Amino acid sequence: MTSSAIASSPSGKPAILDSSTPSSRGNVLAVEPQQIVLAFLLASEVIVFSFLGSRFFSWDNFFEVQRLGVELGLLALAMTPVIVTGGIDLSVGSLMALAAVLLGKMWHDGGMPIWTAVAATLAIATLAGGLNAWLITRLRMPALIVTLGSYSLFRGLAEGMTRGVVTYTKFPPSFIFLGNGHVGAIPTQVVLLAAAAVGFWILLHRMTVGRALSAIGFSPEGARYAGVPVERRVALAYVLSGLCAGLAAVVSVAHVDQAKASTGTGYELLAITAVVLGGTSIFGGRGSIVGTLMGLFAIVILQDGLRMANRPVWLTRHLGGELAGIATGLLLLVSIALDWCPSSRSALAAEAGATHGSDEEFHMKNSQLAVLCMVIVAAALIVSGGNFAMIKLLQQNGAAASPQLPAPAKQITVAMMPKSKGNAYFVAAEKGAEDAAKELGVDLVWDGPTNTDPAEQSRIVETWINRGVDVIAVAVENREGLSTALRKARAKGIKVVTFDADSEPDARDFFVNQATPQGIGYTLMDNAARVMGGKGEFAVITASLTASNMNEWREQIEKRLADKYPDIKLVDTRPCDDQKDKAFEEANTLLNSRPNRKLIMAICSPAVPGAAEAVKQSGRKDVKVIGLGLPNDNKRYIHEGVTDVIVLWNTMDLGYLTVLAAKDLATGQLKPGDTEMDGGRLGKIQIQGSDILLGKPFVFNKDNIDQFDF
Ligand code: RAM
Repeated sequence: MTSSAIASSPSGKPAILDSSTPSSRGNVLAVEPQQIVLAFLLASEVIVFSFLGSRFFSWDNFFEVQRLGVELGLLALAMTPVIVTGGIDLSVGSLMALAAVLLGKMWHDGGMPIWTAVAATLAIATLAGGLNAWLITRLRMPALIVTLGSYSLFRGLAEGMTRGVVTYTKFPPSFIFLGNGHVGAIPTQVVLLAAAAVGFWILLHRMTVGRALSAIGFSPEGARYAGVPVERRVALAYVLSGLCAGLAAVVSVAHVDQAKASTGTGYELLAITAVVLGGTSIFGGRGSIVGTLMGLFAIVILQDGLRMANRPVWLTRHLGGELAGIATGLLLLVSIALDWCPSSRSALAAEAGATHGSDEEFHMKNSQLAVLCMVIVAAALIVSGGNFAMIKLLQQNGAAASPQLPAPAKQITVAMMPKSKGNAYFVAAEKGAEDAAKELGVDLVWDGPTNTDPAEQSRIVETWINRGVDVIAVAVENREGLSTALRKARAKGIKVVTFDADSEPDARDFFVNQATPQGIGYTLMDNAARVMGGKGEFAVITASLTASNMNEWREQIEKRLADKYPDIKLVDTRPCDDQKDKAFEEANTLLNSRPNRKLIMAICSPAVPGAAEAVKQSGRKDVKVIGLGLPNDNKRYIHEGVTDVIVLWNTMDLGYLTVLAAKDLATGQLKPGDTEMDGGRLGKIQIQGSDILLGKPFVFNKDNIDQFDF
């Protein structure tokens, strides 16, 4: 801090601390170069996505974008003063997880009234922020190191308390209103975000505290010299950050009706991105709440717009979620480069009183800005214009090719979501779904979380509701949580089909069931008994203790066990999050903890090769694996004799049949009460109640497995 920056103002206070000085007033409306670029960028996003998605430019989506931004927005708002002081808070996403789990635990396990649990959660989150503050200000440890530590600590505690798999759900409706209700037309949580934005704006731009935070970021020693209570001000920023992370957790739980240790994963980086994108200097000393809000919406509109985009299909189908990440990363790099460039740094120096040479540098900055803005707008117009022209051309060609035919019926859009896009089981289902889409002329949108993430499933469904797709087809990760979003879709006239794993019955029209739970459970148990010679101990590895399909199968496994196999004992059931590496670890623990175990039964597909690898590496010949797995993942282990058999259905057919059912439902060909449907290449398909049955489970063994390729 230069001495001129802390010189006395007419009011007698050091200028930097006096909110009435022109300099500080200027800060309120100061438009940083990044914010001008950002304004153009936001406008361009709106232009492009209005062309790419027919329902993007609508009131419903306007509010939806805001709703989607609330959790991240609360974190970003609180992160702004932290970064202004030259600090960083990497722990906010993990603190969201800890707060969400604590809320669920206190309410569900502790029997606390929900609003008391909310108050206690906010208090604990504030204390957690206080812990960061204490370590940073009292022990004088670097914020990066402290919050990197609490990042692991908070997430670790959340995972420890839930063993990484318990999900709290079915929260009371009065609480759910906070995340799903409306005040007038405005989503409830948006009111909270607006209040927080006003609060932080006043704090940062209208109070002496705000000026003090900037002074600290610019030079802590200088600020101390100017009489700023540096430790107290820095502590305040981290405490508020903790409180906002708690609030974001509460809103998130109310939004998706579930509290889980994975809540808020990656949010800390997105929050930092929003802040830096908005023109707050990553080096401290300068920041703006308006800029943060602009940065926030640049990210959220990008995510929402890519999901709402109708065309090009390849973009939404294959790159929908990932492209948002890539584009956000590019935006961030550009904004940091702007922050780093000499003209921008000299602006900071000019603000601090060093006027020498600033004219020339501002001139340069203006010309750079003008070029950047023009490039952004030109790119937006080219993208949207190109898309518009392409659609027109396609329409004309279509009309020219079949002049005698009546106008084609509106193409049906089926939006289909796996539990996770990375799971080979769903990769195979997508292939089948694409076959059906081609055969039927259906527009298929395929999107979902990269790894299982129930909250992300809810968010995607909400975007699809706004996009106005005809049918939503989902493999449900968390039954209760997703049912809330699916009911909303039905209320808006969208047809809903579930496949692989069902929602609550009133949240969908039909469930495409791969096989009956009894068929799956009994086949698995009978094979286990055969491999074990009718006696001994075995363990089950499942995806999660809340996965509805696997819970039904487990019930049937246990029923068959109780009815038929008195000498066999199920000694353990372990969750693996539907991930191979976790299944590998669980299998290792099972092998070491109970040497008498004869068999591991893995009932989610990635767990079968995971468990087989653990058994193989252990060298144990007395333990065998069976489970629900894909032939291609397990051929090797079956031939090596580690895995005895696998049980499954044709997952490609499951995807195929789901799109068929979705289309028939949309056209009215499939109605409640039907007992069979035409399954295309699969022949006649039976319907029991609202369950469309794919068939019976199939047993793959060393003699037949090589005939299959999926
Ligand atoms: C998992 C999936 C799915 C289940 C299969 C067997 O990969 O989560 O729900 O049906 O395994």
